[in-house]
Amino acid sequence: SAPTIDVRSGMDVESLKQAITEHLFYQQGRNIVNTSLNDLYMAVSHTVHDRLLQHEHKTMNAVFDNNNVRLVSYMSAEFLMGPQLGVNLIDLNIMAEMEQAVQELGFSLNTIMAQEEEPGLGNGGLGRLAACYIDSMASQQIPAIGYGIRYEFGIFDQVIRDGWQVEITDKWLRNGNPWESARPELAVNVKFGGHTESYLDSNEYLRYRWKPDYMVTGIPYDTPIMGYKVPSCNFLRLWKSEAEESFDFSSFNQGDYYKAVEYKVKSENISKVLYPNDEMLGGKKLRLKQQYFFVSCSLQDMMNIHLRFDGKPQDFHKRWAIQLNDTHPSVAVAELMRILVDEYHVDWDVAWHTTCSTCSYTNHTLLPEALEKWPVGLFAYLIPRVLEIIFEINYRFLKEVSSRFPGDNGKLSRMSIIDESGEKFVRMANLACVGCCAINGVAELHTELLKQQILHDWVEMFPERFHNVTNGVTPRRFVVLSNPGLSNLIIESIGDKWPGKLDELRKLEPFADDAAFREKFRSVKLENKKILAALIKERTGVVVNPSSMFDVQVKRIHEYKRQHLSVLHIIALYLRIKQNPDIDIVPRTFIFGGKAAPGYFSAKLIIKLINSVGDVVNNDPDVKDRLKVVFFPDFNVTNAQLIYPAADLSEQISTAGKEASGTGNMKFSMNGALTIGTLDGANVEIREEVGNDNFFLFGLTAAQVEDAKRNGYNPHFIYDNNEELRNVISMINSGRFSNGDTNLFKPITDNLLWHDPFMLMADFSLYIACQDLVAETWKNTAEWNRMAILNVARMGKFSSDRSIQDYCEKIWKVKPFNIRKA
Ligand code: 26R
Repeated sequence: SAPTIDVRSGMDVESLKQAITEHLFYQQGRNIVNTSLNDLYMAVSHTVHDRLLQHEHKTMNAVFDNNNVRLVSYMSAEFLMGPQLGVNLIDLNIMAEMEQAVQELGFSLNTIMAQEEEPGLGNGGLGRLAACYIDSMASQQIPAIGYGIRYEFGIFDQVIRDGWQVEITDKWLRNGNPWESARPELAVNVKFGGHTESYLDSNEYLRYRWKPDYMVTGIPYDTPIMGYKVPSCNFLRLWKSEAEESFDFSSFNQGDYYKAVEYKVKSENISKVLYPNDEMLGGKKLRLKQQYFFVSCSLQDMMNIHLRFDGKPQDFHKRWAIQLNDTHPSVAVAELMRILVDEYHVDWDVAWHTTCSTCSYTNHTLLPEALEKWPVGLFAYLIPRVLEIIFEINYRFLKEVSSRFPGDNGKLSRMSIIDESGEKFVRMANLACVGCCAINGVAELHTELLKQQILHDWVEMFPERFHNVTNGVTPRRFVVLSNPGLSNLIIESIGDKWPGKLDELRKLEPFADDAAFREKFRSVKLENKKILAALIKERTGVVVNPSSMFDVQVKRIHEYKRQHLSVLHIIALYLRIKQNPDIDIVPRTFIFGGKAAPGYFSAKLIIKLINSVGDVVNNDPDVKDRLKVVFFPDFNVTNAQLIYPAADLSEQISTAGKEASGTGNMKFSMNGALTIGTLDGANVEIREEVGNDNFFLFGLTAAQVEDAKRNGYNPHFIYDNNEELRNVISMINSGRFSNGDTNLFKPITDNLLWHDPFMLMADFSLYIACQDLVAETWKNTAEWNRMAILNVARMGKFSSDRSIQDYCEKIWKVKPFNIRKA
C-alpha cells in the first residue's frame, strides 16, 4: 500500500523526502534542482527539528502535568555542542531512512552533514562535558534544562600562518541556525548598576530594593535535546541580551538619540563573545556581566516555571536541583537569595535553607590561576544589591565558623567569601561552597586532591557535602556517529544495546582472542586512518602513511598538558635517526591539535615549535618518511569526531595532579586507541578499568611531584645527567628548527632548565622508556589489537549515562521520569 505521508512527523523515507522538499521551497525558497548545499542542509535540519519539537512538546506536557517531578537545571557558561544533525538522526533512529531519502533526492547525507557549522560555545573540557551531560540527561529521561549564554561569537577559529596560531572570529550564525527557536514571550529583565534603598513594607518590615541604572532584556533561544531511542526530549535554553525596550532615555536626556544607541550597543554586547580561558580575567567587567546576566535570567525563568506549578517560592528546591558547572554561575547563590528575600519577601533563614537545598557545585580544576575572584568594587558598581547579600551571607557564615573553630583566625580569613589580604575580592569558589549542599570533583584523584588541598577547610566544616562524580562522555556522538565502522563491527558481534547501556561492551572481551575479529577490527581502524590521512593532506599539505602508528595529542594547548614533552620525544627519535640513518624504528605519525588562549604566549610558542619541528622532520630525506609531525588546525568537535576513531596511541601526559579528569582520554580509548599516560585525572580510573597490562603508564605520581617541589626540585641537575635530554635541548637551541634563530624557542628551553613547573625534565627519561615499550608492542600487531579491543570492551564506566546516574543518586535525588507511563 502507498505510504501515508506525514510531512511534520512521518519517519518513513517518503515522508522525509516530502518534508525536505517542502522546507526547501517554503523556508529557503528553493527547489531541489537549483538548491545550494546550505539550503539543502537547512531543509533537512528543519525536517529533523520538526520531529524533535513534537517530542519536546510531549515531554514538557507530561512533566507539567505531574506536580511531583524535580527538574534539573544545569547552569553552565559554556556548552560545546558540536554539530547537531548527525546525533539527532541517531537519537530519533532514522539515520538509514534519512540517508535513503537524501539519496533519492540526488544527494549524499555525509556531504549535507559536513555543511553544518558547529556551535562552539565552549573552550574545551568543561563545555563539552556540559554537552555530554545534557545528552545523557535526555537519554536517561531526567527532566532537565541546560541554561547558558547564546554567544554570537563562540570560540575563535584557528588558522596556522607560518607555524603560528592566528585567531579568526567564529561567525557560527551567519548561515542561520535551524535548531533553535527564539521565545521572545519568555523574555526577562536583568538589573545593572545604580544603588539600593531600604523601605518599610505594608507590614512595617524593613525591606531593600534595588534602583538600577539600567536593565537588560534576556531573550531565550531553545534547542531541543533528544534522548537516545527514548521518547523524552529536553532543551537547552540560551540567553541573548538585548536593550530593554521600555527604557526611556528621553525622560533623562531629552532626545539624546546617540545615548540611546549607545545603551542598545552596551546591552547587546553582553552575549556577544565567549571568553577564552587561561586568560587573567581580573578586571574583565564584561565577563562578570555575562555571568550575572545568564544566572539572573535563568533563575527568573525557573521561578516562573515553579510558580506555574502553583509552587510556593520557598519550595523552589522541591521543584529544582541546580548544578553549577564550575564557579562561573556561582553568583546564583546570592541571586536566588535576592529573588526570594527581596522579590517574594521570604524570611532570610527560610530562603537560605531553600537556596542551599537547591544548589550544588562541581569543581573542574586545581590550578590556582583558574580560581575566579572579582574585585569587590566591580561587584558594587555592577550589582550592588547582590554584593550586599553576599556580605550578609558571609557575616552569618563567619559567625558559624568562629563558633565551630574558636580562635582560628587563619581559617576565618581563608574561608571568608571576601579576600581581604590586599585589594578586596569576592571569591566565587567560597560563595559556592557556602551556599551548596553538595560539592564534587570530576575524578577520584581530583576529588581527593581537592579535599587535601584547595578545599581542605571546607571538608573540616562540611564533610557531608563532598562527593566524587567521575566524568563521562556520550558514546552516541563519540562512537556511533564518529566511528560507524567500529559501531557496525560491535553490533555484528554483540548486538545493538550498548550505546544506551555501555557496560554491555564487556561482551566484546572474548573477541580479543579471536584472530578473525582482530583482523576486522584492524581493518576498520585502517579505513579510519585513511580518511584522516586524506584530510591531513587537504588541510596541511603533509602526506602521511596510514599504516604508520598514529600517535595523537589533541586538547587545549597548555603547559600542564605538556604537548612539549611529546615534542622532546619526537626530537629524540629524530636524533636517533640522524645518528644512525639505518636504525630500525617504528614509523609514526604524530598528530597534534588544539587551540591556545590568545593571550597565552607560551602556549602559542609551543604551537610554533610543533610546526617548526614538523617542517624539518617531514622534509629530511634521512627520515625516509618514518616520522611525520602534523599540527591539525582548528581542533573542534567536528574535527575531533574524525580524529579519535583514527588514533592508535592516545597521549594523556599531563603532570600528575594537574588534569582534573580529562575526557578526551575516554573518547580515544572507546575508539580503540591505547593510552600512554601519567597517573592523573581519570587516567587512573581508565587504567583500573582496562587493566594495567593494557595501559602504558609512566611518570611521577601526584605525591612525588609535590615531594620533589618541597625538596627543592632542580631541573638543571637532571639535564646535566642525561645525555639524550641534553642533545634534544641543544638541538632546539641550535636554531635547527628556526632557520638558525637561536632565540626563538629560548623562552621554552630556559623555562624547562631553570624552573620547569610542570616537571618535564623529571619525567623525560621515564616517558622515553615507556615510548620505547609502546614501539615494541606495536611490532606485535595481534597483541596490539588484542589490547585495543580490551580497551573498547572495558570502557562502560565512562559513558556520561553513568555519570548522570551518579549525579541523580548522590546529588540531585531525582529519578527518571518515563513520559509514556506518566
Ligand atoms: C576562570 C577562567 C580563567 C577559566 C579557567 C579555566 C575558565 C574556564 C576554564 C576551563 C576549566 C575549568 C576546564 O575546562 N576544566 C576541565 O574540565 C574538564 C571537565 O570536567 C576536565 O575533564 C578537565 O580535566 C579540566 O581541565
